[in-house]
Amino acid sequence: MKLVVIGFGQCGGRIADEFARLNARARRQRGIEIITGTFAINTDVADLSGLSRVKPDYQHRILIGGRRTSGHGVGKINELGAEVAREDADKVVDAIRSAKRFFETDAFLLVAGAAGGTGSGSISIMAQHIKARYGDKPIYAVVVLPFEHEEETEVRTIYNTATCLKSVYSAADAVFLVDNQRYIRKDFSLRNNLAKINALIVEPFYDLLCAGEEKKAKHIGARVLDAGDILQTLSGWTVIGYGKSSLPMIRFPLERMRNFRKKSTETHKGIQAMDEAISELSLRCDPADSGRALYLLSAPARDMNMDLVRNLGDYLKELAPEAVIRTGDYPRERSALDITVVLSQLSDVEKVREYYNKSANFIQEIKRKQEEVESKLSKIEDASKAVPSLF
Ligand SMILES: Nc1nc2c(ncn2[C@@H]2O[C@H](COP(=O)(O)OP(=O)(O)OP(=O)(O)O)[C@@H](O)[C@H]2O)c(=O)[nH]1
Ligand SMILES: [Mg+2]
Repeated sequence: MKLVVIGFGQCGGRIADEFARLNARARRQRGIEIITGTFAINTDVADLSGLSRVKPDYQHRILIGGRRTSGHGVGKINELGAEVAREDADKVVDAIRSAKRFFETDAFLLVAGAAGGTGSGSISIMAQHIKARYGDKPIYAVVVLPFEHEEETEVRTIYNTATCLKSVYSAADAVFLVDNQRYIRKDFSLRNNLAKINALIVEPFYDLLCAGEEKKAKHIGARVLDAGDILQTLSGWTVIGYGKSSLPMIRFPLERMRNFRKKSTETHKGIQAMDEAISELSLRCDPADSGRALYLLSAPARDMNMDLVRNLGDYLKELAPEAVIRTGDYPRERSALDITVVLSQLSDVEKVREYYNKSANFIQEIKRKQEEVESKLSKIEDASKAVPSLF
């Protein structure tokens, strides 16, 4: 599957940069292309120049809102981010077409951090404009949710996140939810290592995008997971995860694991990798809420057999009984067994609901404060009535 990737704001730009790196890796290691163009959109000149893989010209690193913000960002006000995106939408929409092999693109992937100003405000507006111009290609969004410490220290964080989520959900065909906090669960030092987190965020897309683009017979599976399968799966709230069998056994969910005890080593490894993929999903959710899902098994050809594929399918079906499940196998040379899982069309996402609920309180709080200020102002105005004015 081939994507045009567009990053908005600093977070979006850096993750788009990471996707460009993924494409370079696909080209180098596998001789294939998975990204037809990478773009970064920002109101901040300094952030744009900090990128490394996105082409360093004004057609690929696009400054928006230049007149209003003088290239210094929108300071977390996502309404302003939305406004400048509306004003400069044509600039972005026109530039996208300059992607080298635009006609081969299967879908757009738009990326932004939900809690800031520029990315949070502009991603949904741009999704709308891109859809209006290139209606035949689906639009997917990757929305990065803030760290807990950001939610505690800045009220705008919740409000921006909620408004971004609501708007992008209605503009995009599917929204990948990525929770920054998940990546520091095991390694807190990562909190200060955004580059490492960004690499972890894009990693699960590697095999997923490559599988359908392979040209060499030895890498083409018995059941190829191609762009069509991915397009059919992605819809609404979506999460993605990735697991490797070489990692230590994860204790999740143990009861189900017991049923598989007697199965072959491959199946055992496969289940272990799938457990990891599911416990490492980009956002915590209940797989039972998904309406569509897919998994891709990537392993040396000799380790893959129909039993393994079937057992993995049965296993995922147990976890996500309501989901229509698509699958594929991807023969690779490496000795590891990897599994990529996508759960889509989620009917409930607790974290999103929480943002909506919390921001509703925030709106009331803002309204109350505003009323308080207005009533104080009217008191002082009343008191000034008897005082003559100099005008
Ligand atoms: N994973 C990841 N998250 C990031 C990165 N940079 C920022 N974030 C997250 O994204 C949120 C938005 O921050 P930015 O992307 O810097 O904001 P912006 O879109 O540039 O908006 P303004 O600077 O306010 O105009 C932050 O609150 C962080 O949670 C990054 O490189 N990687
Ligand atoms: Mg910024």
